[in-house]
Amino acid sequence: MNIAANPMVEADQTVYLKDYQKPSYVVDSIDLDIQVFDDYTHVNSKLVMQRQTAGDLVLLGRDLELKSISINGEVLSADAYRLDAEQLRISNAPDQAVIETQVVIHPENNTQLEGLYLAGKDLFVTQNEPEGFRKITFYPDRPDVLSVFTTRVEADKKFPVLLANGNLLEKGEAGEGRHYAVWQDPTKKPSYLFACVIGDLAVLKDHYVTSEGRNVALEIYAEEKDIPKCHIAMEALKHSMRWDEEHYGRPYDLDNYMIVATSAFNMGAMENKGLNIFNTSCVLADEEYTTDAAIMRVQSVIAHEYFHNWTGNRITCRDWFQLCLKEGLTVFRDQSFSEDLQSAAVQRIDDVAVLKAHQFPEDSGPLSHPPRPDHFVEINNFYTATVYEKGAEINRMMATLLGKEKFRAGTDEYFKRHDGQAVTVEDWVAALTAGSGVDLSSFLIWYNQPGTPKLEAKGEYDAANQTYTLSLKQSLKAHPKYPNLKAVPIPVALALFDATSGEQLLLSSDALVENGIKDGVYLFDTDTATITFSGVKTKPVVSLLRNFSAPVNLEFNYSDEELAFLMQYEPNGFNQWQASQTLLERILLNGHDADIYIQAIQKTLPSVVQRDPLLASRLFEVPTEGYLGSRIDTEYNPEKVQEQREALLSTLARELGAFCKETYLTLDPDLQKDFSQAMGVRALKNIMLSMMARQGDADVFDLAEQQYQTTGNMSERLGALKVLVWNDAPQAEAVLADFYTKFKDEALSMDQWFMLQAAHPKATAETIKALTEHADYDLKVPNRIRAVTGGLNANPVNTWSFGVQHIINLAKILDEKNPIVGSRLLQILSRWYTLAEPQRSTVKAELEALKPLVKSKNVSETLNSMLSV
Ligand code: B3K
Ligand code: ZN
Repeated sequence: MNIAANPMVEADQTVYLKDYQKPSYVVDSIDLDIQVFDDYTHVNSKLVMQRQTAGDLVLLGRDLELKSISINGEVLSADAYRLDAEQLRISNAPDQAVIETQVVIHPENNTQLEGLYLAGKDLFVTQNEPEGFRKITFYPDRPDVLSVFTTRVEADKKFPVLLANGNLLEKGEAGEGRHYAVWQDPTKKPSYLFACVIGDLAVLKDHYVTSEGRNVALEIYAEEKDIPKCHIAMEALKHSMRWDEEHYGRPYDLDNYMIVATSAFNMGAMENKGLNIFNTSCVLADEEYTTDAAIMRVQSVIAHEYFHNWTGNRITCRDWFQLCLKEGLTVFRDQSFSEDLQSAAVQRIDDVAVLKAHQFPEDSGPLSHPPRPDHFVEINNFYTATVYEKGAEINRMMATLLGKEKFRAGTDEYFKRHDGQAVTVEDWVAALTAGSGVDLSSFLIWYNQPGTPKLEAKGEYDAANQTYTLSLKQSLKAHPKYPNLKAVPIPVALALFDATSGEQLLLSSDALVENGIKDGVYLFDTDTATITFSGVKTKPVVSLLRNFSAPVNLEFNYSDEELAFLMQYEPNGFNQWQASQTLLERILLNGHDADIYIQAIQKTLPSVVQRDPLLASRLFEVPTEGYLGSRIDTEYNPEKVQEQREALLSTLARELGAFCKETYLTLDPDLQKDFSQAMGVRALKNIMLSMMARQGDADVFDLAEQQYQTTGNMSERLGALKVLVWNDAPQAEAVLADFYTKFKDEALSMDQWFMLQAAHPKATAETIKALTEHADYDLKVPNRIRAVTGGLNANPVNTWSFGVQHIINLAKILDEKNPIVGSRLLQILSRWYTLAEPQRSTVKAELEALKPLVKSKNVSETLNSMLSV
């Protein structure tokens, strides 16, 4: 049956937060026996269950061939239970029930990469969050059922590595060329954190001694040739372990911590207890093969998964509506960790750029939902920027408001109260409140309603009375499903500057106290408010929302000159960048003159290049076409945005040409004192090189070729390759071929090769076709699919023309093969309704035509929401 075509069926599949009920049985322990064969896998399980409330005993299971089931030693006949495609239900089961089942599954045919699956010739891995475990065995597969797992894994000896969570209890021969290992995880955990790995992998070993003196064996498993690329991840892991002890008082709790790398993975990584499974893209890091950005990402994802050990694993979610409890908090923690690794301002800039480019558009369109949604059809569709990134911002706001010490007191209280439990967002906010002594309950509003608040601010200077008055107003766009939108608490970090000297004004503490400003932060939690600063001798420049203190759309009546002033004088690097972005947006979308910006960047850039080259690279970045498009809600014309942006870039190249060349020729990444500085220099040099190419610099292709040939660093190599290929330089074909020859066995480098060509400004439908027909394109490897769609989507003119068909085709194929990825890719088209006609109707018709073909809940829920505008 086609669920998308039948709204009643879909309505039946909707799960509501308000319907949450405790499970009728708990599981004290589970013994699993997983025997892998080439063509099938046997899974035997024994669950020791106890009733806790009235109701049937329900075990969830999907795509399982049930061979036998017994309760307390008695085999059940088929009429003793009800079995459908999703669950096995036993009425009148005893209060103490030992359930034993035997099932057969087929990981070798599992293309969905969920449950247990073959992830390459010599590797079986699991992915169980959120609901994959039910594809391994019958189980109450929900996060509030916590149990002790003992796992026996058995396979042919061609798979020497047999891993599961916890401690290795025994291993040995199983006859007929097979062997086994038994693992036990002493900590109770939900089934989504179960993992096992069966394969032929090499290992990098190290160890770490915790603050409590526990000696933890650390192991990263990967293909033999990739082991040298695991050192950065290993260092990041040790660093994360220390960081969590120092910043949150959280030591690690098992004697081993294992990470396994695989290229067949739907997302970045997974925090399974003591046995993380990682996409190779988030664990392999090496300057020769992966970019600086990828190296930073590896460090942050390693930290993210490690931090989940406390925020997610030791304290987990009661139900999947609470996903942002663990994700929002863990993202906030990994962002804070990364701020210690590089220029903190740049980390904040990059995090906010992601928020604004992905979460803000998501929240203003048909896929908008609260960070804690109150209903879903397919939970996999809710691993979104809103849950992760907006969730992180809510935690950041509370942390900003509390300050370091009180926030720590709040998190200590959370760990003390809830260790070993499955809890809710309310529990988290209540613990923070109790620990800090500050009532944070109004922040629950942020979790419960959708949309990006608009913060309108007006500043007025009264010269006669020497006062400066700031009026604030907040509002939210009406949402059909959430009629009672309330004002949210918005921490507004602010500062006033002397417009002549650029110095920050020191305001009297009385004035600050009167206005309720503490540590430079005003908590704005009503619909409107007014703040008056007295003793302000000349008209000041105000900097608002410093360091992006709240995830809101700020509208302030800045003049272009004031923005230029902030670019130059605001000591907060984030706000310098924000000022330049706002000014650029005005030039690109509202037709403002570029001169003020050019003068400001000429004044600002030279000193920043010396002090913080990474920040300089961000300050010199022009918003992407995709981001600009997301700022347009009606009559969006991608060609027009592209033309405007191209024109501005040409002007900048012309006006700043000499500076660009000089900077390119004088900066040397090898002379920098640390990775962050060197990364900044490389980023800047690449920008300068592309500016020189735009200006038609006669030497540029030679310089690019030289950079390409002489470097051993992937960021430098790709920067040069991009300039040559995107400008159709005479050397373009040769360097592309050379890159292929050098890196054809390095999947992550080859992803970059695919992406760079898909993002060619003059790429056509034929370019994409050729790439997807290339021998190295593989629909079974999500990274490769994403490399091409990601490159394509870097150019919205292409996305919205021939790209639409490419993406819809992929959604069609993946709907069956890998619906999680299919649904995610389709979301690229979610802003179709903003397009100008006739494009809008064309894309809509193509999406409508997909509707009757879709089978998975994942793709149909996304498509239905997309079409509901
Ligand atoms: N918790 C996993 C995400 C699982 C996604 C399932 N579709 C990774 C993370 O956020 O750390
Ligand atoms: Zn996470």
